[in-house]
Amino acid sequence: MYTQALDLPQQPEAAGAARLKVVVTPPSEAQARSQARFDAVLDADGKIEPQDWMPEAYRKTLVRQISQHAHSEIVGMLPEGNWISRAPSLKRKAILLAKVQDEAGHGQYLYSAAETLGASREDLLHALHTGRAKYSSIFNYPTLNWADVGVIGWLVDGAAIMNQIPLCRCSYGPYARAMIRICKEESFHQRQGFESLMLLMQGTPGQRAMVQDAVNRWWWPVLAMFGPPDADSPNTAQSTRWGIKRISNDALRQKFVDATVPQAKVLGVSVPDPELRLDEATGHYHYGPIDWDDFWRVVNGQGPCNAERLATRVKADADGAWVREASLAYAAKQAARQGAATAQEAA
Ligand code: FAQ
Repeated sequence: MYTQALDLPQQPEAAGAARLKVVVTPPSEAQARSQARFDAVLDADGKIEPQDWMPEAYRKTLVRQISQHAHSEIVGMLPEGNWISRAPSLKRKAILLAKVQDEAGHGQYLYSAAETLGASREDLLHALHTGRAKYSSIFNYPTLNWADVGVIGWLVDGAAIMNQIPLCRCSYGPYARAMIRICKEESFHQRQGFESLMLLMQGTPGQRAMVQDAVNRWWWPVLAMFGPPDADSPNTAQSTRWGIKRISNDALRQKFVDATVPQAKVLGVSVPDPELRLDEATGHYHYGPIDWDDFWRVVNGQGPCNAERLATRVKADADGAWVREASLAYAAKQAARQGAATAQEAA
């Protein structure tokens, strides 16, 4: 699949096949100079811009990550979108509408950033709709009660911020700049989630139980959201060298646990991990093992809501086809009119 098109492993030699010598074409002088310039920008912690020369593998890695991120934003609208028509008050409905619209906006910025790398938005969406592209595992879990919406804000957006703040310093300019605005909005998302849970926790025993149930279901998938353990993360080393990734999956996960456990205490909910304890020596919380088999099942399409999420996206794309056609027809008409006017002026 296209997301795995990088770092292809060496093909194993067929039994008995003659050993073939690998012939590596030496880089031209111009290429070597471009590479040296690129390396110098990274070493100086500078920014690579769309017009700059960049290695093909750097470009592909960015398209992979930015498009997966964009897909996550628009698929991420669906679990909470389910609750817009069932929000318990006008205020909560207005907040939720604004949040879900923000996620659509994040998708737009990110697809635009991917386009600056020469990727076509249509191709990226096609890869999503045909199940070839990855998006965050977390959005394949169901939202069963109203507290799930608060918990998504608190925990999922909280995890997203933890992962995305370092991306504001990513070496690729358009991605870094998009992330600055996205992080500001994610911060509002996290706060509205926490505030909504605070209110529920001051309510009836039934409301408090609803919050605890939601925390119990989301805690572990949220920890897995940061990606596989560093030892099993094939992309980390190269992405770190390229200044795309600043903090590893495990380090971010730890930062998230350390920041979130005290918040759970303020809320009055327990974290569903019998092994959770503060390690006085390190100052970090120790947490129990994550079910990585479950994570990979979900990433590979077998999560509770994968099929439903994809079907909803495909339907939305088909239902919106007429809008895209109308916009293109309008743009063509405007361009033709503009062309005719320019020709008349010139005559
Ligand atoms: N789900 O070697 P690594 C949000 C894949 S936005 C699915 O560690 P990398 C906002 C990974 O792609 C949430 N797949 O890879 C919101 C790779 O596959 P590939 C999304 C995952 O790239 C809130 C393979 O595993 N955020 O929540 C996951 O160095 C509420 C090996 O992994 C971003 O996308 C996963 N959780 O690190 C919206 C942030 N984790 O491509 C609505 C930008 C890993 O080799 C409501 N992305 N994989 O086939 C990143 O920071 C990185 O791409 C990581 C993965 C950290 C996600």
